[in-house]
Amino acid sequence: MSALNEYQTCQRQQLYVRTLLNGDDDAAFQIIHQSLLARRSLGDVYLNLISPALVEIGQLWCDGEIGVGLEKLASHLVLKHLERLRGMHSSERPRLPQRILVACVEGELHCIGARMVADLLDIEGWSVDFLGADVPTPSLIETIKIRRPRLVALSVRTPSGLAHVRRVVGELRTMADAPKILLGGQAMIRNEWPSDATCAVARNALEGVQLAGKLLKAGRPKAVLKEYLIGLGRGVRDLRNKKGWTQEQLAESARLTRGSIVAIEGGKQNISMDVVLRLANSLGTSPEDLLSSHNIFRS
Ligand code: B12
Repeated sequence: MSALNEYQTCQRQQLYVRTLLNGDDDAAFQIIHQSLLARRSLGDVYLNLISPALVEIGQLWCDGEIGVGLEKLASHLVLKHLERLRGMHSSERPRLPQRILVACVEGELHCIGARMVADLLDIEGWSVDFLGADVPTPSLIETIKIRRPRLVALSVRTPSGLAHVRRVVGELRTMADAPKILLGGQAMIRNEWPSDATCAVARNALEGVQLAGKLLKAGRPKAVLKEYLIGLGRGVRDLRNKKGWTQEQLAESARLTRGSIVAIEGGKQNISMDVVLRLANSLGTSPEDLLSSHNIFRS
């Protein structure tokens, strides 16, 4: 970065801190907007504008210059800005089927870093479940078992969260078809946590997105037609039963024959995308959900 750029970045940060502490939502968002207009990427804005501004606010709190109230006001406005940025950048393109679950461990109220990671992953096209701050360990494990993400990303800002992360990771490793694990947040960075092909520690949100891609690519099973047809059949049958429909009723709604429904539910018929869409529309779901890895890889 040139000296001029560095100076401008520093000025923007100062201004962002000031507008946040003044509770001036629109003026603060304008600073982010200007950075984007100056061709800064969203990741760059997260890492080099918003994050250092929050560190400075933490320092002001530490020095007794502001109280927790202003710290909360600033973090609330930042979360609002992230939401606006997510709306501006999220696209309608189809989601990648592998789900990623992002959460802060039990007791961890600092959720802005986790929100940034979740948003960057969402913008990359992953299917993301974001659970937010302070997720009690038993509920986290239960949710992972229900949602079956292929990757669990945990945020640990304060050292007291380390015991919780150890417990969650220990439990995940006992699961059949265990998800990959991505860890981040200052407490993780300072801790010498061993990384391997199933678990990695990211120093920042952008590195987290890269590592998520690597972890998921390595573990990605080869798509097999037979498995997809069986999975699709299960999904169709389950949703039909939930609706209380007979096979005839579904056939009528999707403009198919009852024989086709029997074959599809049995995983015996290779069907066109047109039929997938008709089934999804009739069953009130999306084609992505019908073909999701949850249906395909569940036991
Ligand atoms: C905002 C804030 C709060 C807010 C949080 C609001 C919210 N919704 O998040 C509130 C007011 C609730 C709060 C509360 C507290 N806070 Co506080 N807080 C902060 C502050 C100012 C900013 C934190 C922040 O959002 N940073 C910006 C984010 C983007 O950075 P980040 O978390 O590091 O995340 C980056 C990476 O680590 C990474 N990342 C993060 N998670 C993950 C996860 C994955 C999977 C990946 C891949 C990457 C990743 O991505 C991000 C971008 O690169 C910091 C100051 C600081 N120096 O950080 C203090 C700070 C963290 N708080 C601190 C303290 C002491 C507290 C309190 C105990 C007391 C208090 N101030 O009220 C409580 C208790 C909280 C608890 N039990 O968790 C201390 C922590 C000291 C320590 N031991 O670590 C700090 C450092 C302040 C200080 N200077 O002393 N806080």
